[in-house]
Amino acid sequence: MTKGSLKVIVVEAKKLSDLDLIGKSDPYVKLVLDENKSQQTTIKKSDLSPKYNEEFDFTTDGQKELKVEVWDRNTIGSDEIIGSEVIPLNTVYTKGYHDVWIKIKAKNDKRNHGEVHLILEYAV
Ligand SMILES: [Ca+2]
Repeated sequence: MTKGSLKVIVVEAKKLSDLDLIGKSDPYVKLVLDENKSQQTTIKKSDLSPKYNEEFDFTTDGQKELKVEVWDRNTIGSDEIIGSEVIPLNTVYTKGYHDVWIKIKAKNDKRNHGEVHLILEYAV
């Protein structure tokens, strides 16, 4: 497969689960194209409906999906994952544009842990 340019705009998230005892989750979104290609947004303090509007550029060479993870930053202890979901890239590869809300899930737990709005653009 030829190389292409994938732009991912992380627009916002909503209804994120609250993992913090004091205040609310401090979420950031991590985009994982493969084990060598990942990028993340800034951290929004104590916000379960964060607005990011941040753009990320990736070079693709045949990856079939993009993993979207939402993490809670912790100043004491390790960051915790709020949830994740995978976006198949066939739509953006075919149409060049994909505007999507995804529901994130946690391991061993079928409930929603929030929703993330992303816009994907692709050009060869
Ligand atoms: Ca936190």
